[in-house]
Amino acid sequence: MSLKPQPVSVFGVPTDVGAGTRGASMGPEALRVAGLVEALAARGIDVADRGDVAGPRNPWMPPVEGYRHLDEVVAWNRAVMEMSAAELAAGRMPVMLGGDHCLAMGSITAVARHCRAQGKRLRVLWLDAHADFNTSAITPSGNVHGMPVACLCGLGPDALVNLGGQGPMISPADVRQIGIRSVDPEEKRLVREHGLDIYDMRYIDEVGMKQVMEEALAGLDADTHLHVSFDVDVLDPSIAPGTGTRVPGGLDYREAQLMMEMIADAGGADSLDVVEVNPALDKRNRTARLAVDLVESLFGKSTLMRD
Ligand code: 4U7
Ligand code: MN
Ligand code: MN
Ligand code: MN
Repeated sequence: MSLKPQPVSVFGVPTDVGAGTRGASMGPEALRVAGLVEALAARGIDVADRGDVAGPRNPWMPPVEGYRHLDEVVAWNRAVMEMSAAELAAGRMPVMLGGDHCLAMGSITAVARHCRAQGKRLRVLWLDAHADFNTSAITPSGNVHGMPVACLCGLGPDALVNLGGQGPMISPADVRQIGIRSVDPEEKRLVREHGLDIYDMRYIDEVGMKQVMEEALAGLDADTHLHVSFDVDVLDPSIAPGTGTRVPGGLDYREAQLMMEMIADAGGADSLDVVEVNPALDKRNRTARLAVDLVESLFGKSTLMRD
């Protein structure tokens, strides 16, 4: 968290190599068309669009030894890590527009290294329908976008675990997952074994988003770097149909707004991923437009009469 507004660098990562449905590669452009950069500029933020990073095409092959497209996933994540690291080193907040969620390995690896170098604590808010804690041994799909949290915590192939030097990059204790409602049977066992802090939909229903966010944001201080990884499938498919792995029973509009507003009130994020927007499955760019609306709230725009 930071008390003063930071300059922001937006960059796109147009790939779906980690997913099982094609189309998230069009996410960056959909988010730009929905006005993400202009919306931040309109809030008085110093924002630069760095364009898209480059990487290999999607060969669209079946999984090999439990991973689909591992080499391509590594190449894209290296590019994300380098871009994120350069922006952090320049004192700018990286905003990564995916692309599928495997790319959070690159962004969070860069953030974790930055925190180590600066002696800062790290808190990751993982906003998602899924825990993304699969490994090659237990994945039902082989899709690496279902594995980034596990890889970051040291459970994964060397090429990803040690992407930015000796891993693991983070500890499960650094992570708070919000909105979870689809965890595979073996993944559930692994999540419990590693003690991931999960605020699932049942808990959100029971105690409400306000208490959930108070708990998820507890303990942050000026020396904590807050990374928000926003998988748009955390939202209910009725309001966010444009994503590849839709799960019913997600966050409604008001819950999602409150979640973002409370992050802003806590000092805001220091780095951000917006991932899994799939325009091929969307209606009139609705999901990207909603994502932009929520990102504005994350940057301090209030839906109430407070700003
Ligand atoms: B996302 C899944 F089996 N768990 O591993 C898998 F249900 O980044 C889905 O959260 C993963 O969108 C979803 O393939 C990855 C599946
Ligand atoms: Mn995800
Ligand atoms: Mn998801
Ligand atoms: Mn998904």
